[in-house]
Amino acid sequence: MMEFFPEIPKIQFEGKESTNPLAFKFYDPNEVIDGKPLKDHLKFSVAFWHTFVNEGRDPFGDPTAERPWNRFSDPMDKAFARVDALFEFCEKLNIEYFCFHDRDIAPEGKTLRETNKILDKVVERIKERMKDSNVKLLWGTANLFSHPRYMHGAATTCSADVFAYAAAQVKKALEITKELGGEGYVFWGGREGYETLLNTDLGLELENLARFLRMAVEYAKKIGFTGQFLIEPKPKEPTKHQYDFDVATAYAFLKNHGLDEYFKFNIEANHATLAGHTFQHELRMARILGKLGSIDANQGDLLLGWDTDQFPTNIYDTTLAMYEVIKAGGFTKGGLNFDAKVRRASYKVEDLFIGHIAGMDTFALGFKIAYKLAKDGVFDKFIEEKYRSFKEGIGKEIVEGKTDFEKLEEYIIDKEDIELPSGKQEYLESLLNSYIVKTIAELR
Ligand code: XUL
Ligand code: CO
Repeated sequence: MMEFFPEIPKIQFEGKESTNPLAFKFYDPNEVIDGKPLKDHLKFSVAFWHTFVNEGRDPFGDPTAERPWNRFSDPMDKAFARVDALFEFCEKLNIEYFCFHDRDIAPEGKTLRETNKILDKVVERIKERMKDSNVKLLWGTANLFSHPRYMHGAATTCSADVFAYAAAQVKKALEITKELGGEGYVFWGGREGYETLLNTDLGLELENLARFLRMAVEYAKKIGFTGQFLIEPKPKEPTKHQYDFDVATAYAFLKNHGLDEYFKFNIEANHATLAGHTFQHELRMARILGKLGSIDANQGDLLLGWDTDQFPTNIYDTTLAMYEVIKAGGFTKGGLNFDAKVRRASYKVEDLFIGHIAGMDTFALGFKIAYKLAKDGVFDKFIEEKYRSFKEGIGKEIVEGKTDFEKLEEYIIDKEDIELPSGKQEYLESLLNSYIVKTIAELR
C-alpha cells in the first residue's frame, strides 16, 4: 500500500511538557476515565471534505495546499488515493471515525445513474479498507448545495425536477451510509432558505422541506437503516436566511410536522455563533429537549460574520461543550467531527495533522475539566439552591399545576417582602477558572 504521509510518524501522547508539534500534549486515547477510555468519550472524526478535498481556495485566490493525492490526474485515481490517504491519516492520529458527503468521495458522471455507479466503486474501496482497520463511519450526507442545479435550493427549490433529483440523491446517500455502517445521517440545509422574500413562496418551501424529510424517514425504515437522523442548524451562509436557523427554530419545525421523534441535532460551534448564540446555548437547548446527537467541532471568529470553520483551540468553549455532552449522558450514535479546515496559509501536509492534534488536545482538556465540574456538581448545586422556592409551598404548587392566577394573587397580595438569592455570576466564572487551573496542574 502506498504511503501518503511518509514524513509523519504515528502520533503519540507525550504529555503537557512536550514541545513536539506532532505529539498529543493532553490527549491520551487510552487513559481511562469513569471506566471508559478517553477515545470512546470523545469519538473524534475527520471531515472528508475539509481535509481531503478542500485545498485552500477562497473567493479571492486559488488553491494553496500541497496535497499528496494531487500527483494523480485521473479523477478516479485521485478519488481512490484520497480514500487510502484517509485511512493512513486516521491510523496515524488514532482517529476512529470519519464523515463525508457523497460528492466528496467520488466525481459526478453525466447522469445520476452514471454518478451512482462511480460512487459505488469508491464505496467498495472504503469497505475494503474498513476490513483491516478500526476506522468507522460516524455519519454520511448528501451534497445538495454545490452543483448549479441547486441554486434555488434542493428540498425547497422552485423546480420539481430538482426536488426529484435531490430526493434520489439522498436515497442513494442513505443506501451507502447504511452499507458502510454509518452511525448517523446528517441533513444540513445548505441552500434550504432564501435570498429575498420578493421571489419566495415561503409556505410551499417549508411544506416541501417537511415532505422531503418525511420521505427520507420512510425510506430509511424501508431499507432498515437504523442510524440516527440529525439536523444541523445554521442561520445563514450560503443563503441570507436558512430555514434550520438554530435548534429552537428547527425543533419547532419538526414538531409542527410531526417529525420530531425521528431527529436529533448535530450542533456546530461556528453555526451557533453565527446565529448569535454561544456554542453552549445550542448544546443546552438540544440537551434539555433530549435531542443532543452529535457535534461538528470547530470554532468561528467572533469578529467575522461568516463560517470560518477553524480548528477548536479555545479551552473555555470545549469545557462548556463537553459539560453539556456529559450532562446529556455522553455520545451514543454521535461524536466530535472536526468540521474544520486549516487556514489557507497553513498549506503544508503536516498542518493537517497539527490542526487535528490541536483540536483533539483542546477537547481532551475540555472533557477533563468538564468531568470534574460535573462530578463535583459545581453548577448543579448552585442552580438547585437558586430555584429552591419551587420545591415547596406555593412554588411546588406552581410546578405541579395546582394553582391559578386568582390563588396566586391571594397568596401574594399582602406580602411585604420578597427575598431573592444572588445570581453570583462572577463567583461561578472564577470557580470555572479554578477548575481549569486545577485540572491543568494535575495533568501528566
Ligand atoms: C457547512 C457545514 C456542512 C455540514 C455537512 O457549514 O457545516 O459541511 O456539516 O453538510
Ligand atoms: Co458542519
